[in-house]
Amino acid sequence: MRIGISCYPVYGGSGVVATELGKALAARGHEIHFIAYSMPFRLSHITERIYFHEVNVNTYPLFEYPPYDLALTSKMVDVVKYEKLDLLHVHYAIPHATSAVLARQILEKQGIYVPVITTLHGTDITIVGQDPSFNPVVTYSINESDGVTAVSDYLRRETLTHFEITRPIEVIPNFVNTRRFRRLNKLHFKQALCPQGEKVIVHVSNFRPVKRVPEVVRVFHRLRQEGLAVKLLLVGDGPDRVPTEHLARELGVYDDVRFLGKQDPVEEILSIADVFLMPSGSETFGLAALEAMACGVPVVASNIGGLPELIVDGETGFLCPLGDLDAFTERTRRILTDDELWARMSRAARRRAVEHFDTERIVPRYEAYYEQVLAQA
Ligand code: GMT
Repeated sequence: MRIGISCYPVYGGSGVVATELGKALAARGHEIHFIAYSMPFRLSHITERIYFHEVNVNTYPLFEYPPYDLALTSKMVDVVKYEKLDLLHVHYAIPHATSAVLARQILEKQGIYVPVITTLHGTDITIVGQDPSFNPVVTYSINESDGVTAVSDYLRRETLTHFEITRPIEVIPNFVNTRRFRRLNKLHFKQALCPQGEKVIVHVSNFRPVKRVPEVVRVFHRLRQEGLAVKLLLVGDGPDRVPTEHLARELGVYDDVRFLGKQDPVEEILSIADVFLMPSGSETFGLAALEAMACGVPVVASNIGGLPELIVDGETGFLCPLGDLDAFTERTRRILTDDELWARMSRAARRRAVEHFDTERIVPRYEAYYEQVLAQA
């Protein structure tokens, strides 16, 4: 198949899923055309079956807000027509599904029909979409898509609750390449960072307020106060980075917190982690937690959103009530101080990632869904 993929190319789960999906589909023989305003994060190199089409938005004095959605639509029309695409798979309802539906309508007038498949990832539904000003556009874009998928059953239910959806939503979860994401031997890295044999807590996110990164620092501080020898690695960057740095200084733990910024080889960092913390206020799936699990890292996370579909409480990590720092601290301490529990959870986390969420299991489900939508179009 010749497939067009549009996503947010920035550091974040939906872009990662879209990019890894495109790479896996190309490896399975499909021709993939990424359409975005910049090269997607994690699309480090183009191969013979992967193409990238950049969307350029011209600015004119007339435009106070440059119309990216329309530039994207025009680019989609061009790419579908000249690259003879079989379908457009867009990630995020706004603006990608909206632009794709408009592109499809334009192409229909030229005698070309390109089905549009929309994957819902989260913030478009759980936060942005519920802003009344966006609701009609999100609803229309979902209902007008030829196929719709959601990354968890939780997100499917949320979508049906908050929007008047008239078409079925297929649940296809996030996935991870468990050959790349596995526990690597990074002992030298761990020894350099933890010369006294300290345990390592890791958090990876885009530091948006919804990730509640300051809570990671607060839990870390509590563990330090209890006398635990532990270090904290924070991977990623975003709006809460500076407030989190301030908090770490205020609590007197800054010297044992490393802010590593946006990292691509995140599996190397996860390979020295003992616990992954995810105290998010909203999470439709939790791809970062899945990547940690694939590296054998037990995850302590909020018991919200799609996280219970990924994390088995007491087996692959722990689920805690949202914002309950006592619970987060106690569960994290338990894992860090009981080697037998850690080893059991580490194995179970890896096994769950391999058996349920490996690329080789999930990507064929997208292919089957594409076939189904194409047959109906
Ligand atoms: O979590 C983020 O801030 C990034 C966000 C995105 O839209 O890129 O991630 C969402 O999609 C991921 C991939 O499907 C999910 O694994 C994340 O749980 C989801 N984030 C939220 O729901 C907050």
